[in-house]
Amino acid sequence: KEIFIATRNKGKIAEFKAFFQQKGLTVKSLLDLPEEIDVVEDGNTFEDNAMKKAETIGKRIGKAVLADDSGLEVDALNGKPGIFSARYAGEAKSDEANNKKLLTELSGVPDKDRTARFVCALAIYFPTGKVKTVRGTCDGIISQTLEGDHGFGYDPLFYLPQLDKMMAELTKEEKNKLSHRANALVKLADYWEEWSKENI
Ligand code: ITT
Repeated sequence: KEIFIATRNKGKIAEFKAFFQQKGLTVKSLLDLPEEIDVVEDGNTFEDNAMKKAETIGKRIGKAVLADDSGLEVDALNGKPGIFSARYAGEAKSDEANNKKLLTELSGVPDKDRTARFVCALAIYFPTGKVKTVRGTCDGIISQTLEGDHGFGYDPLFYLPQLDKMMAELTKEEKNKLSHRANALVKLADYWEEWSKENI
């Protein structure tokens, strides 16, 4: 059995693969399609954008589809970069440039004021037209320096006080126990059975 995820983000794909492998599901993504399908991500919330991705791709391929819209909300920046996390430093979408910009924006801000959270909205689209969204979050603190080489995106700057580790120091398996994405996936538990029935 297969699960199709409407993403081109290799970091997300690796985490979804680790999660669904345990359920015996094979993960396919936009990287496995021969054609490029454009999704206009012009929503105002993570949920809106996740739904747009799931619906656009689901209608095109005629299958149940899962989509992830996620990002980082930094309190000292009034919730920025938020839904613009992927292109914080510009359309080129480089993790390095985004991390550098975040450090610059937060320069001079003391540790106690560097609180932040990762947010993940997941949308499931079923060919019946039904769409369901859920949200997972994960709290942390933006560090002053980059550390760790696992994960992707802002993980090398995201400090987890309860573990005394950076998100980028965790293995996929460790991250999948506590991340915003993991917390959202757990909330979709009721839907995997329905998914399996539709994708025999
Ligand atoms: P798709 O739309 O193809 O899924 P994308 O990278 O454009 O890929 P988003 O619009 O949802 O996806 O942006 C997510 C960005 O938020 C991502 O590029 C990272 O910068 C950040 N992000 C999300 N989840 C993260 C995580 O687990 N660790 C670190 N950064 C994360």
